[in-house]
Amino acid sequence: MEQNEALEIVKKQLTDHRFIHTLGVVETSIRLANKFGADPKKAETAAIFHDYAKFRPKDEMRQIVQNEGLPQDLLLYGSEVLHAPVGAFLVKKEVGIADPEILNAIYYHTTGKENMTILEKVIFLADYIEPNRQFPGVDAVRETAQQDLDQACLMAVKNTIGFLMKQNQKIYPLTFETYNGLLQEIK
Ligand code: DGI
Ligand code: FE
Ligand code: FE
Ligand code: FE
Repeated sequence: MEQNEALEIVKKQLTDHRFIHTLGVVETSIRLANKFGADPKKAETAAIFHDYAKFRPKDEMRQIVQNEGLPQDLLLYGSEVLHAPVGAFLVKKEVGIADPEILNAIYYHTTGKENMTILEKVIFLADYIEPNRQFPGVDAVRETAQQDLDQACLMAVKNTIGFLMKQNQKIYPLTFETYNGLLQEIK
């Protein structure tokens, strides 16, 4: 699929703001893929579709989790954790993308996981540091991303855990596993 065709498909699923974010993730993930050794073409496709399900009704996302064999514990956490695994399912079903490396990068883009592939780390990090993002601490993560993919992912997940704790939001176990796994990989 051509980039233009893919972008047209995803634009229909997103708000203008989220589409601009997606373009930032595309640009950033291609750059990170080239730098750290992931396939830039796969990074591009995963980035284009990473937030495909972001605006699906929550009921539809819960139904998909229940009926399509996704982990049932997804239903016990904030609804934000749904759009990544549900997105991977819908991108396969509705768009026809079948590459498991791309689908996994979409699946894990919000929480991460233990022992992520380089492509998964690239999408996880690009989602956090793309140029339109303005979280507290994001500039330090951008700096670190110029040298060290694992350290930058660790900073991103630490910031996310801190943010969720301040808001009294539940933290999905994979998010903690990302943190623990990166510490293990780094030492
Ligand atoms: O979809 P984006 O906004 O581009 O970014 P994202 O897919 O990383 O989603 C970010 C949102 O997900 C943000 O509101 C924090 C939330 N989130 C990330 N990890 C967890 C989480 N929410 C809960 N409840 N638990 C998590 O572990
Ligand atoms: Fe997302
Ligand atoms: Fe993220
Ligand atoms: Fe995103």
